[in-house]
Formats: sequence, C-alpha cells, structure tokens
Amino acid sequence: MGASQTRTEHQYQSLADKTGFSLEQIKNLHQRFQHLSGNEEKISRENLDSIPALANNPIKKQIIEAFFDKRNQHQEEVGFFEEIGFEQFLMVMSHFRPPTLKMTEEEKQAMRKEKLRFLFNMHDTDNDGTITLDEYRKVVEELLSKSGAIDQEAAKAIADAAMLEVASTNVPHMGPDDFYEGITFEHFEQILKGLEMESRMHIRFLGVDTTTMRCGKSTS
Ligand SMILES: [Ca+2]
Repeated sequence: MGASQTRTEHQYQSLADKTGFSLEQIKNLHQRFQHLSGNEEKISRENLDSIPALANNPIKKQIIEAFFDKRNQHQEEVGFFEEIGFEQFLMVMSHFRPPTLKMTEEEKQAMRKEKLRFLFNMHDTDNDGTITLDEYRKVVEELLSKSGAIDQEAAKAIADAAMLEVASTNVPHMGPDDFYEGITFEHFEQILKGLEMESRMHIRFLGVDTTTMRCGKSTS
C-alpha cells in the first residue's frame, strides 16, 4: 500500500464521518464522480446535463440545480456554485441516503427533516423561506409541459387550483381577499406529514440506486 493510497483512505474516512456513507459506498460514488467529471477535480452543470438516465426526468433541471445549491452543503451559505468537487457532490447525494436499521427514532426524524428541507429548497428557488404560487407554478408547468399533453394556460390553472387547495388546508378560514403568501417550511412538513418518504426519496442515475446505494451495471 503506497502513501497516496493511505491518504485516500484517510480522506474517505473523513467523508464517511461527514456524510454517513460507508467507505464502500464512497469508493463507488468516487468512481462515478470521476467518470462524470472526466477525471477532473470538479463537475459542472454540463457534466450532469449529459447523464442519459436524467434525460427524461421531468424535474431534471431542479435536480441538477440542487447539486450546485449551497443550501444543500450544511454550511449556512446561500447561492450557487459554478462547479462542485467530490465532497460537495457527496453532501448532496447524502440527502438521498435511506435510513438504516441501526438508526434511532430521533436520528430518523432528523434525517426526514433534512430530506424535506432539501425538497423544500428545490422549490423555494429564491430562498425567501416560502414556496410562492409563482415558484410552484413553474414546477407544475414544467412537469406538465414535458408530457406535451397540456398547454401553458391549462398548466397554470392546475397549479393555481392545487395551490388553493394547499392554502385552504393551511389557512382554513381565508377570506376571498386574503393573500396567501406561499408554503412555509412548517406548512410543507405538515402537508407531507402522512407520507413515509425517508426511504422513498431516491434517484436513479450514475448507475447508483440510492435505495440501496449499490452501483448497478447500468451504463448511465
Ligand atoms: Ca420563495
């Protein structure tokens, strides 16, 4: 074992401590990262944009932006990176990590909150703490327009109706002139309360199935 290999293992261990991934998972993800970056230190949006498995994902754009969103790095920073290195890449990937059997109830709750925060950030694009109707509309429009079956006007109407539904659940006695400012994180948690999503939130790309965090033989 050479000195550089020891150093790599040391780095992997520190990344494992930070992200909760096992050494094996980190090794696998590192290989994927190198493949994606073309053996460069960093990856850009263009690198992720060319992943075939993401091509048909209706929220591809949001997923890619999430990788460069500083809010997903746990450092209280906001804004976007132009490029990210392996550690930053891992931090984002760690949001897709499923809970393990060893986790305490408290740890599971913390993990759930982190995942919800990640999803919330994906929609709260201007980071003002609420998902406004406009922000929500954009996502719905994109989702529906990808299917090609619906025009923009209809997509808008559907987004408005869905948002009204959300508003009426959160503010039951809203008058016709009341203005609903948008979904706060607390509302968001409330809306998704009944949904067991700790193990559901996963993405399949890079040939990594995040439900198990195993690398498949897929070429993507
Ligand atoms: Ca917002």
